[in-house]
Amino acid sequence: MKSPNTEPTSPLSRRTFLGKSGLFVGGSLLAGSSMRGYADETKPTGVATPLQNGEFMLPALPYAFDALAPHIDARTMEIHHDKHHAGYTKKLNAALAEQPELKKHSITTLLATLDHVDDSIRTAVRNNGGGYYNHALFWETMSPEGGKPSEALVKAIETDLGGMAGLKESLAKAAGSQFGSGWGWVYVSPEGKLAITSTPNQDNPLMKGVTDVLGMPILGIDVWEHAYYLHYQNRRADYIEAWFSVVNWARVSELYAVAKA
Ligand code: MN3
Repeated sequence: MKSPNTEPTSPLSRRTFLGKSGLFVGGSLLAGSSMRGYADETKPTGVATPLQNGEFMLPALPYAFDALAPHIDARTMEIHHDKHHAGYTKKLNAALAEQPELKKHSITTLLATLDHVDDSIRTAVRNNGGGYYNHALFWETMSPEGGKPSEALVKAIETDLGGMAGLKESLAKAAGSQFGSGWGWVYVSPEGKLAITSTPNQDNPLMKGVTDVLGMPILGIDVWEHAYYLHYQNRRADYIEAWFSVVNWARVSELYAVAKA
């Protein structure tokens, strides 16, 4: 069922709608040069979100469950990936089955244009689509090796965030002070600047109206209790500190390059 305030349906008017809604701010978050529908106008974020037969697939964990120990324990990783992330994936697909025409869109487009989703499934797509995307990014941007940031990323971190020490301090503060469940983010604004924020639930900076400035996430830390409680219990700050030891800066640098392209 269509909601009464649904968007115009032709590709051209969709683009106008998107322009008015601010998604073309700076011309960088979305690339809007074609006559195609809004699906193709969200700039790729570089995060792997595999599709098969029109269904989003749970991305494989790129390392073993115990690879991030002792910083993140194997049991937490297993439950987090195989139960929580699998659950978001399943519920996202179930929601999209209610409005199948949405299935042609990328997950980032769905999240950036939630106002195009029917009222009846919008909250489900927001929560489970957010959970699907956020965790895909989360696994990719951790690794046992850590990795080094690129020269370009180092320079941007120095210019925009006061260096790596400034990034860590700001991100730890944002993630640590997020009330209840949520995420801390490093993301790239439409002007190409690095920014740090936190969001509740499974929201992220791709979603309109969540953060002061929209943007493309390049690093996120999950601060839901399911991400750390088995090992750290209530010590969220200790988890955040330990998590910095497993950030895959090489992958973050690649996502930064995609966001800047
Ligand atoms: Mn989680």
